[in-house]
Amino acid sequence: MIKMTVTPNKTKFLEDLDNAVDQFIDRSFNHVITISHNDADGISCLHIIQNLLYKMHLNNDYFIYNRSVSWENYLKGILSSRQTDKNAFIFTDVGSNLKELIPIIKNRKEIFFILDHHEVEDNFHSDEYPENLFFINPTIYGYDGLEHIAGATLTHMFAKQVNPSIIKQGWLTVIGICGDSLKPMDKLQSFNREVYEELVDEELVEDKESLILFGSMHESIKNGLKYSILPFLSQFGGESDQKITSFLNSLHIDPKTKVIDLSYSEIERIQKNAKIDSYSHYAILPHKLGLLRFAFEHALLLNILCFKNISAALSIIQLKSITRYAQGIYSEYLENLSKNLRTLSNEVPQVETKKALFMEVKGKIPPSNWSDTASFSTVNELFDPNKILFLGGPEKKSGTIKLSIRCSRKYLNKNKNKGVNKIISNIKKELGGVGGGHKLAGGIRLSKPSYNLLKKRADDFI
Ligand SMILES: [Mn+2]
Repeated sequence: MIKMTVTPNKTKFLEDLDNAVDQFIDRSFNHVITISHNDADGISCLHIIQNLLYKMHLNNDYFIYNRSVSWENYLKGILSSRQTDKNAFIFTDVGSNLKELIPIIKNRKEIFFILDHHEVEDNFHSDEYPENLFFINPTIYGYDGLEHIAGATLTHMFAKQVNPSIIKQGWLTVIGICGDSLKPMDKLQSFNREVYEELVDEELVEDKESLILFGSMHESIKNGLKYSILPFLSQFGGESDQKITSFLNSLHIDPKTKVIDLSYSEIERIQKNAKIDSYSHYAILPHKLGLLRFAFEHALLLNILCFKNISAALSIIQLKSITRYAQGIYSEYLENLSKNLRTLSNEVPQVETKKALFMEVKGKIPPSNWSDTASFSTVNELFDPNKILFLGGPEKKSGTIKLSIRCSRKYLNKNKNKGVNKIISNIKKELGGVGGGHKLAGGIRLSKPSYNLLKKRADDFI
């Protein structure tokens, strides 16, 4: 269903939020179970809710949902045979699959609060919600879940309205915003911006300006240029130390200077000579140390750990400084990603149609890195942002062709409602295969003959 709302309906959205907050307070629950998503935004949401429940002296448990199994199968292991309306569930950032959830919730006695910022998959009218469901999703009122409101922002608004002192945990919200928005802080919009500005005013986070080399803001300028992933600098990313050092020496800049300690004139020299335009705002978490002080890098670390070791992700958000284990994983990830982006920026597409690009990277990039390489090549616009990227190749273990499919925000703005998930469902209808995704990113596995057809007729599916 296409949403043509030009101005979001703030009043309606805030009414839903107020109502859910009132219900949550008035019902005085005995026990609350939180279920959240396995990424930086989801983990931030979880910790905001846990802080709230702690302040309210409420017994609670939590679970992490990675959206790989159906809700029915997932909840089977969690829903208890003892049901009471004194128990509540809070779902944060786990998607709004009402088609699966409503039939389950309808048959339960517990009270469910869903706080989500993903597009609703099947539209239900609010009279179709069961009485024990409070569904808050700003996208149904015209907000953009990617641009306007992170899961953590929504969760923050809910928690703060229940107990205003939760604002002290606002640094968690900023991690969620950074993890989902992948933007310098001066580019935030709507609720993300409002909440961030309030947190800065309250001195709970610090807003600073510098040359933005996200991924490596905590590093020296030499490593910053080499390992920045946002922006990825094609002339320095993954290059030899020697090349970067001699560039900096020629500008009379000490390569060991920290990115955040560069003077404005040094930044100007770098920008002019490297032809980049990356002076902007970033957020600092004042109570943390080292890498974890940097909100973007902290969020990226959580996103990486969520795939490698979920318990390390859950514990590191509580720590003041990074563990050696996490530091190792982070460095390895950045090294690989910058190397892969460098490889990709030197490649030309195997097939290019009016609307699509095919990058076959088998033997050039390890299959486990395909997905992230595809994402960051799109965010950095290494290829024509008006075309859909299909990146992948043959996968030995499944004997199929595995493809990561990405589109840019620019593409989405021009082609409302025709994101990657739509393209994947068009492909599956005609060519079979397994896969799925959301508007910006998804993946599919196809047989070799289907893949060959797809390359020939890609534009028909887009
Ligand atoms: Mn999210």
